[in-house]
Amino acid sequence: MSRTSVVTTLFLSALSFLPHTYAAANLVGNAGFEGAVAEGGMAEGWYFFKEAESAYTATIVDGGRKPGKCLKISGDGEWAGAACARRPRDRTKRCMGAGWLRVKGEGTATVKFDYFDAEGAFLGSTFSSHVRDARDWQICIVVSGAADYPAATQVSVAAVLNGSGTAWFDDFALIQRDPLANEGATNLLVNGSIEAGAGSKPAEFFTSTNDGADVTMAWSRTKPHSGLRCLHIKGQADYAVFAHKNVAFDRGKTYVASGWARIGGGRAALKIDFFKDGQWLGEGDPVVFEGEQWGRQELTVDPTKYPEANRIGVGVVFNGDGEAWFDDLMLEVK
Ligand SMILES: [Ca+2]
Repeated sequence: MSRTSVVTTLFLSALSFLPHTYAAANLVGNAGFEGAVAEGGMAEGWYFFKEAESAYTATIVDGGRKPGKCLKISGDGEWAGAACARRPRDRTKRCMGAGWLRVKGEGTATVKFDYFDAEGAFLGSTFSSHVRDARDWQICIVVSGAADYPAATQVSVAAVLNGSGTAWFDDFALIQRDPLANEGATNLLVNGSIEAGAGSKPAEFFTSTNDGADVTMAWSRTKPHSGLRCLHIKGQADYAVFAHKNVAFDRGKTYVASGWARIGGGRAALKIDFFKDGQWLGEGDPVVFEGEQWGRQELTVDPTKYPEANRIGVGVVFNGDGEAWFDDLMLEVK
């Protein structure tokens, strides 16, 4: 069995514990950089790009995530990267791109999607988390939502180095599979499905706790509500918060937040935070999750709570001793 097919099999078996069986082939060719190297030194099937005038190089080197080769991008400038061949975008399906990376120096490394229209024109990109100073290989995942570049008919996944340094990349995947789920066009939260991120951290979320809290808050692959991953809080805390980046708030509209959780001790709730420009004003009344099985809660945002608010954030909060899992957070205008 070739290394490429081993990688593909690992991705398929990673999906096989899901309640539904997805036929999900890896659409990236030469995904582990074990194939031929083209003239100029780039892996066959991959395209090297960089900021004009910058001093970056991209080479295929020994020292992959598993014994074998990987992609190395190194140099000084604003950005450089390498993209796989474009693939047709099936807009009825959830689209996930993944790669493994490590990085050193001042710069950050990430994985992105590039979008193209039917004529092949470049429309833009969406990014996963930007990873800095990672000595060990870690996975980096980007998800394409229904609202991202609706005119796109083709997509490619790319390795990116921003700024100065050296990054290594290996074992890419581009998978389109059912269902579209919470990357739906109406969800104002980017990565509400918790599928995108890097290492142990979901993208677009940040954490806060009381002083003295003894908790871990991380991405989890343990029985997610949807897809492959969810949020997990475990330990003891007066409060531990996983909050999504705040979004613009129009007081004339009705916003409904919702989410799923399962509880193994302690108390877990869904809440709204109110902001005026960059400043936190306070929080609304939370709604508490119940039960060891996945259960949904929702709350309607009260616009009279903080009349000067122009941004709101959705978060989940854990209090007490135990653990809780969260998934599929949504914020919609009704
Ligand atoms: Ca999920």
